[in-house]
Amino acid sequence: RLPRDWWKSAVVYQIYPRSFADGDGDGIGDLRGIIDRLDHLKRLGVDVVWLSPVYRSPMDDNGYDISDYQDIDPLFGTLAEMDELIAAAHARGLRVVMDLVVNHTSDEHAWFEESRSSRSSLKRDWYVWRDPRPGFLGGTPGAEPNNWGAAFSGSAWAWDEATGQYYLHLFSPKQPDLNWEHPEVREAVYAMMRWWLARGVDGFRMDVINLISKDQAYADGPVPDGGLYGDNFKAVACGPRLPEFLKEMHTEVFAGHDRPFLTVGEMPGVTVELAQEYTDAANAELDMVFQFEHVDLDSGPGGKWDVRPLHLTALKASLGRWQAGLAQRGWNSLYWDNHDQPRAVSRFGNDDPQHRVRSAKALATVLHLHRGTPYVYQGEELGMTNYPFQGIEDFEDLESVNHYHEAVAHGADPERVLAALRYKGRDNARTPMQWDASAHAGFTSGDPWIAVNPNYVDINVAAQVDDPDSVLSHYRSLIDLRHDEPTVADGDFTMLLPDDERVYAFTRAHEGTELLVVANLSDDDGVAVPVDDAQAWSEAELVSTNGPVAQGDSPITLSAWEARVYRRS
Ligand code: TEU
Repeated sequence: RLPRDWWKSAVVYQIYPRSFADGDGDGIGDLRGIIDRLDHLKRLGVDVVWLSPVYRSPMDDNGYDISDYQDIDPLFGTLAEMDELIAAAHARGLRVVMDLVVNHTSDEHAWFEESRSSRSSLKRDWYVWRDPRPGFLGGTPGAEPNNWGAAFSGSAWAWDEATGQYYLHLFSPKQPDLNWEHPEVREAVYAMMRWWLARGVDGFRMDVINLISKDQAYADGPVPDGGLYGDNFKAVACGPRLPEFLKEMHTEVFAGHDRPFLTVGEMPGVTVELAQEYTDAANAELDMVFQFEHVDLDSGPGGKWDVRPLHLTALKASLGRWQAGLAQRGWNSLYWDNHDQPRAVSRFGNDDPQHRVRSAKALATVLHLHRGTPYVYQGEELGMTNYPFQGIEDFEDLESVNHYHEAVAHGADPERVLAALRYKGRDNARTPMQWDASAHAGFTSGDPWIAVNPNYVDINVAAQVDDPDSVLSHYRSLIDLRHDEPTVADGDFTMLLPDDERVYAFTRAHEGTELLVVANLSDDDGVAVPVDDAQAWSEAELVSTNGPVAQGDSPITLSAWEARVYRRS
């Protein structure tokens, strides 16, 4: 029987179903495509598959707007195929984690349709309805209940003419926020979760779960310099009842089962102190959270699109603080990218052909040797890169498209807006998975819904699967290392050389075994790694390398984007 914290030695693979593999030739990835490709995951050696949403949805936000939690969208397949997928995954020893999007539903969900049908609807309070600001005529500028902006541009309030009130949507107007203060909402969500667990699902990745307990005052937020709307972050993130709701969910859904589950809460803006509470096993809330600090380091005060250079020292300080903060209580999840972030190698590495392979491998080494559960986002294991977007017409994502129009309408330079979108736009992560060098990268026999990255001819699974020096093979060996070497899963973490601008170095220690991880995250060759005890370390066993190594070189010297893991006991 697996221990309760089995996920400490596990690796999770994230699938964005729309872009993974298309089984029926309509140009959109689907469940059949995933079933057909499960052996890729088996070969890679991951333990868990997390599926981004496949529920019935109008697809305003590619499935993060759900209109029926207990059905599969016809674009992706059927419930019978979902059962088949779960069985096929389990047959290969893979667990299946679904995305749980319960901060909001689609505006086309039956709950919302009933809620908006009249002010006296029995489900009226399942969502957040408010009157216009006193003295204002509803639906006119400034009449919104408060000044909050939505994540996908515009106000966070949408006017409902028929019932004369506004509803809250922290994301798009097609994603109305559920009112978690209402016990019936919580019970309905828990019942739905139990239904999926009974179908064989092994856990949930919980979308923006730290936004479900809002400050009930719904007061105006501070407007940042040059901003259009008030910031709602303090009023909605990590709110007062969040621990209570998470504990209740745990009791109502997961407690008392004899099966090994995994729960991970997506929590933009969470602090390490709060993450400690949410992930402390003694609190019975969540197994781990996704924090955002390291993916916000290249943002300025103007937010996500205010792009700033990324400094390695800041990255190490941030990830190092999370390692230290969750050392005794709680647990980290580890990720470089996902479906909302640019490609890891294009952001933290160097996607120039000269450095791409080595930098992708070095980044993987660093991440997978941290203490925590690593997440691999589809294509990351190939070193897939950002897409060469040109104009705004190349973008599909509502976040990018809305932001462009809003910013340009308010006087921003279109070229500058586009430069930020090219670097950070979510579509970078959403171009199709690159399977082979055939048409459309083997993703579909039809017309892909979004363009395939032209570099698929060189960067694809078929080209890497039998190449021992490929990015893919390197991921495979790092995943094996986590399974085989207890120090990777359980060891203490100590950051070294915090002020070094080029080298990421740390040790892991567990029951008399020590690992030293050194990585040169720069384009420079001949970079010395001035760790204590370099002579002894350079003679230790090398358990992972990225590049040819002259054993016993002291001081340890690394070429561009070279990474090594030494082991001694
Ligand atoms: O993302 C929430 C989130 O905080 C951001 O990553 C957000 O998507 C955006 O990039 C802010 O700039 C989750 C999902 O991962 C995302 O795909 C959804 O669009 C969003 O929630 C709404 O469900």
